[in-house]
Amino acid sequence: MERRTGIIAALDTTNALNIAREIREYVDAFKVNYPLVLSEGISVVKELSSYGPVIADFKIADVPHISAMIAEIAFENGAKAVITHGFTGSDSVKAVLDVASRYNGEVYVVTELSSAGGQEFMTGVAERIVEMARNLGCHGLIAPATRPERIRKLRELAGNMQILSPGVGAQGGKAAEAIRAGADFVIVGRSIYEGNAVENARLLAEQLKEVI
Ligand code: FNU
Repeated sequence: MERRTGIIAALDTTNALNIAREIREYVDAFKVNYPLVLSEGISVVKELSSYGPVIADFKIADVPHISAMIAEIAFENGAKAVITHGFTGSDSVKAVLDVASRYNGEVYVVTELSSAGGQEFMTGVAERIVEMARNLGCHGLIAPATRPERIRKLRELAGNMQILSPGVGAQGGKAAEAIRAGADFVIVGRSIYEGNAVENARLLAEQLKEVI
């Protein structure tokens, strides 16, 4: 992913298209998740692509042939990247990567969720997930802005992979702190789209100029 502002807007709102059009100058990409796609349909990915690269956050976590089918649908509808889980093991992640390579697309692997529950099971295997993602040639990782010390640790193992970091703002994480800990991008949803999205995105971009 090419970095200009370091911000990826998570558009978990039915007003996604309008907001994307208004904030595109302040963000590097848009992230869509199930709430939007299940309510608006997969065509929203293509529609959003006219305003910038779209990351399909389908947290793919299935047996390899189904994981591949999900990735195929995302890429054939214009996604630039997909987010997959890593705990499924290397066969499923590899299946997703194989599909991505046919579309010149990118694959980002979840290490541990940014929520408190992410620590119950996932923190314990996150380092191994990073190692697997790196060995397979994945493009990047998702690591929690709510725990910058974990970003720092996972960054050490990540090699050239980029780190995308959710959990900023509404979940308690701080954007600049996540970047300083080693994230390349922050993923921000509610703290942008709730209230004045343009102003929120502009202020965040301004704030991140110092650390990018
Ligand atoms: P906001 N997201 C997350 N934590 O929050 N993909 C993770 O560990 C992860 C994610 C997504 O809190 C979440 O699904 F792997 O309003 C949502 O779309 O800023 C966004 O990041 C966070 O939304």
